[in-house]
Amino acid sequence: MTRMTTIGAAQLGPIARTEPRAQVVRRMIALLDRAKDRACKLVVFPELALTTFFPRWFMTDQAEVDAFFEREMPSAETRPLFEAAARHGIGFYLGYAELTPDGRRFNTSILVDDRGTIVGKYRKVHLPGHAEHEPERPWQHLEKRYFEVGDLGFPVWRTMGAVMGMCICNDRRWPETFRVMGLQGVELVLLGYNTPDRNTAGFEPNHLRMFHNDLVLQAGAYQNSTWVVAVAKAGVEEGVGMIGGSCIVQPSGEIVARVSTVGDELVAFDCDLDLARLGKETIFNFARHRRIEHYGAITAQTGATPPPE
Ligand code: ING
Repeated sequence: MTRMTTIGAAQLGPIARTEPRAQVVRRMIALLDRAKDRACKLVVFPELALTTFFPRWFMTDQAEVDAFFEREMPSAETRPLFEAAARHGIGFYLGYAELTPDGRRFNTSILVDDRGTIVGKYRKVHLPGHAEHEPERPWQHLEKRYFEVGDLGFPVWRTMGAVMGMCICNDRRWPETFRVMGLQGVELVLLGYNTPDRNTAGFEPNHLRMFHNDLVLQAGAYQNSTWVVAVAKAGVEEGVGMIGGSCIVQPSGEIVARVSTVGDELVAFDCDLDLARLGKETIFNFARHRRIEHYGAITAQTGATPPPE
């Protein structure tokens, strides 16, 4: 008996700076309704899915920054999303900016089960970009300014019939992210992203944005024998182009479903969770093949130390 479950990648197009959360929630509920038609059991929304990607602007007024954060989840604006999902019997991943009661700020995602209960929370560990204003850039990438490094590690949860983990955007570029979850037996990694389609730190051919997106998702899936569902906030948002490419990757590393637009779009795939078993029991049977006595440098040092000239 295979463990089949249909999963939806619910990509969002641009969100304007002034777009009310209630309007974004209505867009997400429309995608949930389509997910219901496709018999989805789980839907993944993007990173920071409730607002525009505000780290693209340098702001000094904390109240202005905090307007992009959620103080409670669900809130009056987001409760309709939870209610619609529970009505459909669909679980979901939601990325948002979290402002905790004790004043800490994280780039956060939650895992909500098919009854509308929050069963897991993750806080982004790998914060890309910079903390100070860099006016020479065409736009900013101030995640190091607006968020603290996540303090929850890379947990996994056994829920809705699978072992699921979460990460966020830049996390996908670091193999440690997938491996820590792989070492907990993850079968399904959910993630959202906001990835500008140009590198503001220096010239890089644009096609590499999609190449690197696929490369890291496929590697993460294959090397840890897990499904990966990766969902973009896409399109030209406040003048900044963001890649789409939302997709579902199977444990073999093959992309099995992909969006065709850079707008609001749902793609769904019938995932056989047991496809993760072959890799875990053979090629990537960690217990049989890993040699941790040789891996010490990975957690003993942060930067690289090349040999002396
Ligand atoms: N965005 C981008 C990402 O990691 C980035 C930032 C793009 C870093 C390309 C390096 C290269 O996809 C977020 N939000 O992390």
